[in-house]
Amino acid sequence: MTLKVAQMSDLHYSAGNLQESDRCFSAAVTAAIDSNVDCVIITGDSTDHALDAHAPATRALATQIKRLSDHCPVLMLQGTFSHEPPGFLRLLAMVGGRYPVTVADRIASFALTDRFEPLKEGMDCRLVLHALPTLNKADIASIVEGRVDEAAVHARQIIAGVLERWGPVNSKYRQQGTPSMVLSHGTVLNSISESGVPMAGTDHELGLGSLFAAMADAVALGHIHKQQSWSQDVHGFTQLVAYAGSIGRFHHGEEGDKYWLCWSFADGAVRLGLNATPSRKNVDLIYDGAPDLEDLRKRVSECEGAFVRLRYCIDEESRHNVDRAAIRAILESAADIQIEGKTLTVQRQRAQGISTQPLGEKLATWASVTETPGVEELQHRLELLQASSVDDIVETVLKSRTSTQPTPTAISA
Ligand SMILES: [Mn+2]
Repeated sequence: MTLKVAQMSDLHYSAGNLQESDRCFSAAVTAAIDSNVDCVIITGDSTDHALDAHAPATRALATQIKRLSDHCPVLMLQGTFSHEPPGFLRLLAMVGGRYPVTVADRIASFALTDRFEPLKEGMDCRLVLHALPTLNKADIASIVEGRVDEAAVHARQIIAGVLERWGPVNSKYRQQGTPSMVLSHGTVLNSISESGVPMAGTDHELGLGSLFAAMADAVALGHIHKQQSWSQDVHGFTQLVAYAGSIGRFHHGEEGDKYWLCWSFADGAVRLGLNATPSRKNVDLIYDGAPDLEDLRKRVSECEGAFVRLRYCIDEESRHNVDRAAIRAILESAADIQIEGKTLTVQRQRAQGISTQPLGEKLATWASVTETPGVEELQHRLELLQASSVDDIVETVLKSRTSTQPTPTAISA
């Protein structure tokens, strides 16, 4: 029989995200219930920051958790502390419905029965889960008696050690036909962020090698907002590691669709199903110079209902040419318009007023700013270019070469 586990992650409920979080999460909750999943795991960052108990976002989140827990057991993993303050999940767990909401805020192992229970030796269950929530680096520093700045290194060692110890447990359950999962919230080295940036660096706590070493069928991750996955077949079965990605699109520049994941376990094999959420549409418009209103009018249908970010880069003197009100009027069917203008003030301050001068004076201003010598000769040549045709200039120069007049010397800038 197939066991289905829904994974949702990085919900980031807050006043500002409420529409996006709730549209996407409630759609995912409905779809997961319709798919008749056996349990749900939420891999961290259910909130964007500390929320008041009476905030509309707290109520909206609690409402959806209640819907899920009326359908099946729910396990919530502690996310990043700055997003999801310690203790918040314990409060949220109180909304549990027909099934309990279990919180994983410590390193711990669970067994799925008709609920998530602490795993005990020899326990019979449908699925084994090991939770590796966000670790408090101050705790780690105190354990290892090291300094806080060494905690990142120790965290990586501790995590690798913990994952390795889960290996024999998972292998034993695998022999009995029981699948296993690891849940974590953190950064996998060289994973890709939602804006397409590889997460390189030494302070990332998770390595694919140590995740696979846990010998679990599946590793369900939260923290990185872009959905991505990896697989390995070296132990005679397929192991999958995946980030669900954030439930919605919370920032401009986020690429690709947003999903909730459906993990299926049957006959010793794992499969991963991606289910897109109704995340908002983003459109990025970039203009080099003043925004082109004609072009904007052509793109109105593309921007309808979308979150539009319009960026332009303009000289200080032309700044008044940007009509923000006109832009907003043209894009009135967009869900939101964010106008980001960059004014090139640095160059202008160094050559203030240059655009209002005649060309010869501009040249002099430029020469003085850039400390270019021989400006009078350059101005003379500029006058020649402005007054005469190229042929006439060449003729004059050639004539002067044959005469006794000294020729203009080359200017070395
Ligand atoms: Mn997050």
